Amino acid sequence: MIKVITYGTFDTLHYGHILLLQRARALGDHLTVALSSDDFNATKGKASHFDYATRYALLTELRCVNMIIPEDTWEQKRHDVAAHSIDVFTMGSDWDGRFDFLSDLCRVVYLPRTPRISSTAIKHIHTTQTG
Ligand code: C2G
Repeated sequence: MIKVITYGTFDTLHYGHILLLQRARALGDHLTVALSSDDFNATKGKASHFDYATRYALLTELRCVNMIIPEDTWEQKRHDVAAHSIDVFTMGSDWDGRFDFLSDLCRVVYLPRTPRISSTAIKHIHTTQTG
């Protein structure tokens, strides 16, 4: 069984995220999502609109997601790849090259980011429309 992992906040889950997750899952037979915790988001400087529990609940509705683990630090990726016997690490292309250091442990794949959709844009529209 080819195991795939990807990381992210997945706030205001949108089709860019879903396309990424579908393509990540298609790289193998099992997809683990390491979901950024609310505390980790604070260190990323991007407070999410929805909290971890809500973002988790939405991801569990996706057939392409088989497992969700918390992402609490930048440094946990090597441990996660080893602990979960990961074969493929993947991220959107906005992270191109940033995780090549994992290539001694697993295959590293960057998938094309979906243009013209982002959580930031969605939150901006929400804010301007609801005040
Ligand atoms: N993504 C995408 N297309 C978009 C928006 C996002 O393909 N229009 C991808 C990103 O490239 C990323 C994933 O969806 O691979 C999740 O995006 P975010 O929730 O914004 O996650 P990010 O802030 O990039 O956190 O340790 C890595 C970090 O946790 C990644």
